[in-house]
Amino acid sequence: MAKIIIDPVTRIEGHLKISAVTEDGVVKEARCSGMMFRGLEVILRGRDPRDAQRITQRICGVCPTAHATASSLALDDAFGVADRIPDNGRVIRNLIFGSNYVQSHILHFYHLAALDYVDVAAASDYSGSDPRLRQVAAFIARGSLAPFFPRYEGDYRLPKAVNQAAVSHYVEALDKRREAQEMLAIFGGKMPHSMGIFPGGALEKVSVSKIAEFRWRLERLRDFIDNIYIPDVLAVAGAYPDYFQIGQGCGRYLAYGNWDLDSEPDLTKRKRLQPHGTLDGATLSHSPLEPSRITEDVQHSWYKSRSHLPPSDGQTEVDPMKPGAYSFLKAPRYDGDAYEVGPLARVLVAYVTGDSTTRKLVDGALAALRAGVPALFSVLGRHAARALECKIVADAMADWLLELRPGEPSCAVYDLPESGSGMGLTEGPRGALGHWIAIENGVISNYQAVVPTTWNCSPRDDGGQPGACEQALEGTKVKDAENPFELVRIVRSFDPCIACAVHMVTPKGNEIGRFQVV
Ligand code: NFE
Ligand code: MG
Repeated sequence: MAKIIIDPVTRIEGHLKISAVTEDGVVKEARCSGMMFRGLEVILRGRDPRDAQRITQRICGVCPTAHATASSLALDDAFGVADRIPDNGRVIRNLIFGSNYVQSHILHFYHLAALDYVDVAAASDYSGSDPRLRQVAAFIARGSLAPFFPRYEGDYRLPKAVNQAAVSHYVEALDKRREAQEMLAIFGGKMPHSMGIFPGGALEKVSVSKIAEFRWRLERLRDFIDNIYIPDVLAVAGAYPDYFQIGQGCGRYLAYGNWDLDSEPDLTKRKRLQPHGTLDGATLSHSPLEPSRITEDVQHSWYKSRSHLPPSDGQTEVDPMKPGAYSFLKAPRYDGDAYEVGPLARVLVAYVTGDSTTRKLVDGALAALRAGVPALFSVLGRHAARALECKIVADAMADWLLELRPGEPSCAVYDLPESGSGMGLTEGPRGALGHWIAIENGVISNYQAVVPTTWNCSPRDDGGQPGACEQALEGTKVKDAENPFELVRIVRSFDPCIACAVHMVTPKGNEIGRFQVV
């Protein structure tokens, strides 16, 4: 028996610790620990409900738009305005959020995950004419090697020319992300923490010049996704085909659905580009989402509040010395089971429910890789799904843009209620995201968020069932315990954001200053 501890896992967002007990080099038991505590939800108590759109965005600088959307959907519901969102408002929400998705997926592949497969050292002796590679070679020559080194060594397989092209794309992707953020700001005002998505619709007016500004940037991004991002993911997949067999996980997938196409008030009936539901990977059987089946366990989390509560009644009381606990993440469960969320879950649910665009793209990618659907349940399946989804969303944005109507309203007018409750279900780039709000006496009485990485990187639940990422790590063969590249490749394929995942409530008179996590 040996123990591998990776703390923190770098090139993700937030502070994640991985512990893996191995026997003969195979992971027998894995634990994911969120090692950071935050206190976002409690700040909302007693406030004007409209503050939720602003404050919940501070859960994360990477996906604030996801939280703006989830909180606005919850507030639409609580304010009774969900069926009156003007088309302009609905479309602007999709465009702002879509810009964030595209940026986030490019960020994940190039700047967070690619260096697990792409050898940046291939650029060190570059003397050709690509200005980006010359920049990287000059950077390496200065001898200050972060963020590229240190790294786990021993498994860089791409030919030198492919490595060099990917390093050039790494630099180009920085520009593309900037352009995506600029695109977001056209209707969102700024990034991060945009003001554009708001209960009732969106706050920006539509104009022809804004549509043109958006379109120009979107076309450049679509070109990058089609001709650089997807081919690079396929190139990595071609060189590391064993990663179609590694990191499967719990084999159950959950999606809430995203991209509103109408203003049906019940989110489970609302028409959306990406459908909701659960999927059993073994049988490919799909079931529609029933939000009442969502609960959060805390037996192995540093909380002393009640376990197995639905989010609408969720509580969070911190207990950092709790015996048997090992994470600040709760353990969300659906029907008591662990589920994986994220691009793979969304793409699989769309695929099995017959979405023709998704089917065509997925079947095309699988044919190019000479792989079948089961190969998707893997490290490379997650990367491929993310890249294909990036294209699906970017292409849809080009159509949505043409639905905007200059001169027509973007936001409904409404009165604030004295009391009420609301649920906002959407999809962050990293997976299913829900916000639940209760309002009493005109102010927020309770607010709960259940976040994508809380699903994926959860600790064990009350029944001892590991979370999705823990299950993906267990059973993995580690070739070299000093360089456990298999494990970080699995973790990064989920694109974790622990900042989001540990958004939890701080109890009144909070104890953060006294925490000593051991
Ligand atoms: Ni902090 Fe987020 C997304 C949300 S993730 S990045 O996507 O919600 O756990
Ligand atoms: Mg929560």
